[in-house]
Amino acid sequence: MKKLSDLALENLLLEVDADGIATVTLNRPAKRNALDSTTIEELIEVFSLLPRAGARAVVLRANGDHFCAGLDLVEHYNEGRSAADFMHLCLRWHEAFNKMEYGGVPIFAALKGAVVGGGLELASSAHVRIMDEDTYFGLPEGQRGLFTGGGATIRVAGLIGKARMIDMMLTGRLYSGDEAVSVGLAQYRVKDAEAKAYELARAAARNPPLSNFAICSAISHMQNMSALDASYAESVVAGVVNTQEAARERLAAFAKGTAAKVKPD
Ligand code: 1HE
Repeated sequence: MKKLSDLALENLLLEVDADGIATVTLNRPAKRNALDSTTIEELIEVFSLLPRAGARAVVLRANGDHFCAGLDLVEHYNEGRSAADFMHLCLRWHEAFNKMEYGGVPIFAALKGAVVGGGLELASSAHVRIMDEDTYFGLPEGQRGLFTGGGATIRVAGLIGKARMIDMMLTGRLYSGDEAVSVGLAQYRVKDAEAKAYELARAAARNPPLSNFAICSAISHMQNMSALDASYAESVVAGVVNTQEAARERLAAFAKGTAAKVKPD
């Protein structure tokens, strides 16, 4: 198996600290972190390896003022792609984003500036989105004469509902501020999105990895199943997770009355 240290990355930076908190940085700020085909291949490589490299949580962040300007429109223009070429490219985007959503390692996206088009598709593949005060979200595909191809019809519609997504695409409507949180584009809006992302990642990393694996893969898989199949799959996953050795100590503490209670501060 390839190791993280074997990866030669051009548009991403990758670090994993001693606690297993990985930082994946979009590092093409001069192009507003637009997603060219190289970046997509690097996302596939990174998110294929991280779950097997012992990462406990990931913070997905960006260098520069903007999280991500979406599809690299200049590359797309210059390549003069055929329908088949673009379909195959979209399949690579799906490969990358499915690795993220279904990979079983919690991903916390620290957002800033523009989170637009494919940038929103990328952000919506993370498990938790944290925006700063100036982050804004858009789907300018309609205005560019394009359509989403990186999973927005599934993930963005899932977050905000199809009527809002259609409005964003037809009219170029942007969401920002508290409204972006209230419609479901982000779960947190704070001054320092990165600090909050690390705080949340560290909290999640204290859970047993098998619990996080189930939370960050089974729930997504179950959304794709009939209720009958999902209830069966949930039982099987719970059978494995809820009897894991790593839970024994936590359950013992609860039984002895020494575990923290679930109460607001
Ligand atoms: C880019 C891209 C890009 C910037 N592809 N090169 N996405 C969009 O329609 C968003 C397009 N971008 C913008 O609207 C703006 O760039 C931003 C609001 C994000 C940032 O504005 P600003 O003033 O900070 O930067 P800029 O001057 O517009 O751009 C700086 C450089 O980044 C410039 O390159 P330069 O060589 O002239 O310096 C831009 O060309 C470059 N750049 N955005 C390529 N997107 C799977 S289907 C998904 C479909 C979509 O994602 S559609 C949405 C596309």
